Amino acid sequence: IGLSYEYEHFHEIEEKPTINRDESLPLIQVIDDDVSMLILLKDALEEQGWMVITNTEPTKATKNYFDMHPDCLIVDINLPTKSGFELLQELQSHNSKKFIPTIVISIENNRNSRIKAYQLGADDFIKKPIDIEEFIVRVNRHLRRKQLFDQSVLIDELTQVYNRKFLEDSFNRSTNELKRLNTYFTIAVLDLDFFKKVNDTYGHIAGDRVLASFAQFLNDSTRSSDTVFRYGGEEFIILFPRTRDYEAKEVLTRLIEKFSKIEFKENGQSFFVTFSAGVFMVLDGNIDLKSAIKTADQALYMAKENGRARVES
Ligand code: GH3
Ligand code: MG
Ligand code: MG
Ligand code: MG
Repeated sequence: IGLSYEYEHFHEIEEKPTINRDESLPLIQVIDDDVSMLILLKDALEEQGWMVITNTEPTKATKNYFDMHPDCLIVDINLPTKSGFELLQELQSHNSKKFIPTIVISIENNRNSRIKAYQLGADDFIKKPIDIEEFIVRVNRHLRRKQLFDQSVLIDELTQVYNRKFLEDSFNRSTNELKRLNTYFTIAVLDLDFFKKVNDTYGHIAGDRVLASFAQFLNDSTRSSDTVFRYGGEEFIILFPRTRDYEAKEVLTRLIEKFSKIEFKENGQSFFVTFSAGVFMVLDGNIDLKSAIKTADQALYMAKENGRARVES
């Protein structure tokens, strides 16, 4: 009776795999043809506050995997219609650029299965019967690594601000918001003045240090809703949400003033660095990042022409 109840109960889960995803919670996908095992793991994982999707069947599992982008995949190797190994291979081959920690669970705890699982991209191998406490701890470690990975691919290593990849995402989110809410934002392009000279005079390492300080300075001196990105070598971009161009210009004028007073020291010599900026207010949600940057870049060019250490729109 218990089992048939579980089966009925389980069908509800299986029929509605498209749960409302809360992006702040990790999503874990569990694939196992053993329904009582699925329920056991689902309950244990949900108890941690994580979201769980479950599948008994490989085709549906594959679809859910690509639709939902789970943060961790748990897959049983012994599945009825397709071997878990085949499934693993299929999921990995379509997903070579993404990192989704994959845990294989199996009653076959022999050397060959383990080697094969790891060769096919598994990150962990847990034998059945499963020790739930150990299982949760291991899943937790995988989720942590995934979180660090996801963050690191969006952050520039030298300056520790967001990189160009994240700029794409942020810009698209901003224009989408603009279309929905009839609002506006300002994009600013910043470029250090005579930076070649800094490198030539004090060396590339000193130049790198200036870049890192500059990025941190920008991060620390803007509002938390403003986002700083390293766009290229010594060029940075700031997105100012719900900010008009003249407001962004005021902010940047203050920043230029403040930054110009920061003293850098290298081998007993001290020097100062300035930057210039161009801003462009985005009012049309259909503009793409490239065109927005191009317009802001033209303003930056004016700022350079007009003597540097200034901002233009
Ligand atoms: P301008 O005022 O016209 O911007 O003059 P500039 O010398 O800054 O000219 P430009 O912006 O064209 O040159 C950027 C220089 O920044 C070129 C390159 O040597 C240096 N640079 C780019 N990326 C890095 C980096 O990661 N580290 C260091 N140290 N230097 C970099
Ligand atoms: Mg099985
Ligand atoms: Mg430049
Ligand atoms: Mg420059």
